[in-house]
Amino acid sequence: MKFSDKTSFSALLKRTEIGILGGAHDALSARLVEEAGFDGVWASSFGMSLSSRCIPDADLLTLTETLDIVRNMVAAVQIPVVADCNAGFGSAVNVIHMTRDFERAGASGICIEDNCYPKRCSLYQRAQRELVPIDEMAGKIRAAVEARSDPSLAVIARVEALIAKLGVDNALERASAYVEAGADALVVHSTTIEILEEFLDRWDLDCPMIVIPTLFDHVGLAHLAKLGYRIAIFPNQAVRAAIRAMRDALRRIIETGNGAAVSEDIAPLSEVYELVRLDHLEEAEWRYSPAAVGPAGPPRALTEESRLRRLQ
Ligand code: SPV
Ligand code: MG
Repeated sequence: MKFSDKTSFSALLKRTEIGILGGAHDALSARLVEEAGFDGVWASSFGMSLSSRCIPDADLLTLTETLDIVRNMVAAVQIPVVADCNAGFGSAVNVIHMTRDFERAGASGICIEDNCYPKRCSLYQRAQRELVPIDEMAGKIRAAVEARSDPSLAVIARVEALIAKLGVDNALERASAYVEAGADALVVHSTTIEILEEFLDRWDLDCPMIVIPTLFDHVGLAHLAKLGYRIAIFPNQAVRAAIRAMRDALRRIIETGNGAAVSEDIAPLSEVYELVRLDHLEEAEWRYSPAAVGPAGPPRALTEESRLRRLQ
């Protein structure tokens, strides 16, 4: 499959049924998101900060670090990858450059929020919340829209007014200004579904809406779809599952002094080989440097058909 054959995030926004993005923090988790059947990958700033440097989600990861991770995710999957770009890595001028960078990295969408740079994760309860003025954020959205060379790179504007407790009026004003500035989709982030329902009751512009139901995870997809959401993002469940699983396995090894204590509960090596497509490597070795293969001979995956192709 060529890169151009990949479904774009913009195409997902046009579908009638609600789409789901799974949060990922690296190429492995992105591949697991794809394998599980999600429609796209959310390259989560929370997850990337956590897994790559074990630091808080507070704009501490650099643009270069984030781009490297996103590039690896894009290479690992065929589904669209949406890059969580926090506050755009600075001013509208930074946004111009980061938009081009993420587009070159193969992202299918970029999400920019109206937090001040450096931002604090929306889930952190003690954070002092100040948003950039509406005009400044609208300028960032315009900058992104005009900087992209492929119009199918989705520019998502994220409104933090409800997280910052500025009220529904402020959220509506911000959301309208960002749509006016050219946003292809909107996230209005919130800690409760009730205030989002109030927002949606009064929202009358035609722009695909995206929801991140982390703190109201009892609300299911059917209800979110009924409210009109086009995309739901499950941003950090995979990395949190990994923490629990790794902690548990490591603890049991320490307690027993024996790897067999966990062998029934961890992925067998065959699963790892499958994830990294070891058969592709073996086939390539057999095809291009058979002398290096040794007595193992041709790989099992090398079918009669591909053997014939090789001889042609
Ligand atoms: C992320 O996953 O980094 C997000 C979602 O931006 S949240 O953590 O809810 O802000
Ligand atoms: Mg984030």
